[in-house]
Amino acid sequence: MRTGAFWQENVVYQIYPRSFQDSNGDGVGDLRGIIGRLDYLRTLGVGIVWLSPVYESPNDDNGYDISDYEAIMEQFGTMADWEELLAGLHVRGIKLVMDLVVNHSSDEHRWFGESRKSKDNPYRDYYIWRPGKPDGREPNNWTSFFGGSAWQYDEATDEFYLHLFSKKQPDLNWDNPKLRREVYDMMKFWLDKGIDGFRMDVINCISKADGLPSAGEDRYAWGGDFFLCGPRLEEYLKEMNEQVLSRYDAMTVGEMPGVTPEQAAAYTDPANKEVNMVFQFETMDIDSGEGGKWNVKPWKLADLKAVTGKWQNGLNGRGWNSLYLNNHDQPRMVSRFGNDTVYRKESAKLLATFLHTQQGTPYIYQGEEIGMTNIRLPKLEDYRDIETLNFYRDATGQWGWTHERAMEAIYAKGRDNARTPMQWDAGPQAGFTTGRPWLPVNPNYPEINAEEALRDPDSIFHYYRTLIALRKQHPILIYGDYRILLEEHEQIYAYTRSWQGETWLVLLNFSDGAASAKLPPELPAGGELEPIVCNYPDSDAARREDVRLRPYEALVLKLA
Ligand code: TEU
Repeated sequence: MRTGAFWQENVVYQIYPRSFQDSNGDGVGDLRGIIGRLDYLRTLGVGIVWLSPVYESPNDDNGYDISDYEAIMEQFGTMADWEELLAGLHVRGIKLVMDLVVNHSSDEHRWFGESRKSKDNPYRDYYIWRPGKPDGREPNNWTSFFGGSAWQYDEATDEFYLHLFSKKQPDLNWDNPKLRREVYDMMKFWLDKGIDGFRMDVINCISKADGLPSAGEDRYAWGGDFFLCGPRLEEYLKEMNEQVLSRYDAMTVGEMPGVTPEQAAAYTDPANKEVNMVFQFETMDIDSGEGGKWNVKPWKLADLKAVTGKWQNGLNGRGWNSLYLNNHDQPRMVSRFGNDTVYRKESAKLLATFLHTQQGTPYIYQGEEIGMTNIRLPKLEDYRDIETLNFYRDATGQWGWTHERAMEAIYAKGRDNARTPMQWDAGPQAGFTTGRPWLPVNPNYPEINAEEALRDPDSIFHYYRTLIALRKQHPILIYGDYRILLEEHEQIYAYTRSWQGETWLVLLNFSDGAASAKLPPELPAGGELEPIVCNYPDSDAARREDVRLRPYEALVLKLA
């Protein structure tokens, strides 16, 4: 649905502050480090920055466990630094979207400190407490996203509290209007400071099914049916919109594990006044076998075409898509969906072309624009991510996996793949820090770094600049209808975008071999195919009778 809003007509750049740029040599990225890199973002051409959490946190989950929603974590800097960052972005015409993490807080938040004191404490019902079963078992059999039970026993009041993530991330009780009021007041605190919106962390988990029923009879089981897109989710989103967001020119993107296109069409329909767009996970699941992401399976182009088509067609004219293959929770896309060896540059540009020629808002995750890759850290002890460490414990423990099998899964899907420090130059620690980085820098930084990318006119970085500029110049890329071609082709992903009588053709060879095809007859007849952009220096313009693409060749053509 075209609204002409800034969040439709700009590209978003996600900064994971811990790994972006350190300014004081403590090995952890910080706000002043980001301030020093604002011209890099302006050069890239992005219009919005999504800043992952910078609030006070014990960092059990790297800031997604917040102990004070209205204070800046000391290691990241001060509120004055944050104000300077906001001003620095705005003066460059870049908007700032903050992370809203309100499905849960940290267990070190003062609310939780009060809540756990007694059953009649005024803050008790800010969280979800239940007595255990008579046999001492947890109130239900749900597992956490991070493994193990989703319940933690607290001796002081002889009850369990719910935590869908780590036990240091107790779930907030959204059924409590007082809690909701606290959240809305906090949102206004940041909006009144001048931010331009929120990315809403697992926002579709905030409404749990009445009675918190167990999932089947097993001792532990995934309870997603009882807390993903729950019964009062839309009620709460509408209330949040009415109470807060509708009073500001603010963008919202809701992270929604398990959301379907049908649900997302409703949540992002402007008439429903809920959220502007969502992050869906179906694309992220095409290389997950039975039992979830750690059971890695080779992904198929047919599945990518099917999922992308579901979302492009499912939201067209109704809602709005977020377009991403990378973020701080996902492995690096050039390693996962491209080719991070022989064809790293070509495949990184191909994936960028795929993301920036669909209908929706493209999201660039820090380092994606220079083709940063996954990493194989030498030892398990080198890993930091709680999800990874819990997985290794469960896999090599109760699941009986070998160390090698567990490590291969971590190399493929671990979140630390995305969290190695941003590679700025070929100097010590890739210019990220003068100290010891909190997570090792990828050893390929001498070849893969921003300084080299800025210097090389044929770099992935400059290709992203071209794509971002193209979207600004041509609304067909933002709003045009998507229509797949050559659906059965096993190497080529082809689709058209049509808008106000114009048609563009996107041809993507997702393979490391040459690929050819005949353009289907349903293409508009006549006229030449005018090359718009290609990831090879010499775009060998396709001819109607046959298309020949080089390995990982991306070609966008205008049907004149
Ligand atoms: O992620 C929610 C979420 O679904 C993740 O658990 C993700 O699916 C998984 O890690 C993929 O491997 C959000 C944040 O993006 C994540 O960083 C936090 O750990 C999580 O919520 C809890 O706040």
